[in-house]
Amino acid sequence: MGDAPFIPLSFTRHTPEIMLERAKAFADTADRRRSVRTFSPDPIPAGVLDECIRAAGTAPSGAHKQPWTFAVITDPAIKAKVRAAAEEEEQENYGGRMNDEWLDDLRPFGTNSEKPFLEIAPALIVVFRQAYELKADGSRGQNYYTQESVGIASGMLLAALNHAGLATLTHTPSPMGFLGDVLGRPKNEKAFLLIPVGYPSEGCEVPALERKALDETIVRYG
Ligand code: IYR
Repeated sequence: MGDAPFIPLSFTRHTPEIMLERAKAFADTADRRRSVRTFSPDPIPAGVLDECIRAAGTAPSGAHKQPWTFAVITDPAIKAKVRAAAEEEEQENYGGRMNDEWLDDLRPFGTNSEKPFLEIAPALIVVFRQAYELKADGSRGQNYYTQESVGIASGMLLAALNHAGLATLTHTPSPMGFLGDVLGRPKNEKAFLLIPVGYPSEGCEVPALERKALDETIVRYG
């Protein structure tokens, strides 16, 4: 065993019936999640985002370094700055940085360089990845598997927000360096995802997409 103090694990073992019921209920809730690009400006009830971020922060991470920071933006002036900077990058992306195959692949989603949702959604969560630890004296400590750790935390955040009854978009207006600048984040924090959060707009429509069948997703050995 390691040299951290160990404590008894708190773990509930369910019956097989309850396990299947819980697994199905979670999958059904997850299956109702859709990326939304038109939001209502209605505010999010107090405390909900904090609880969802608390869930995200339970993700496993390399050497338990918890290499993430979640910036929650509700200030309209900051949202406007984020939108302006994101649209500048996206104009470059749609105007030539993305090749023809990429633009073709995006056509079903009807996206373009205009991102009004960045101002309309009541909150933006920016997930930052701490590529290394910046100590109080300015020295660096190592973090490990930060892409994996922050990817897992982000997935858990999206699941928690969906479970709480909120809609999200997983947005990557690349390169996302402007987010650290606008938000004044330290150099060790790299923007990983920009997640507008809120309720869908009245009459919100989403593309009629199919999910892969389970048989296309699983290869079974045994
Ligand atoms: N970042 C751009 C383009 C974009 C790229 C992919 I891959 C998407 O799945 C969706 C959009 C944008 O947000 O418009």
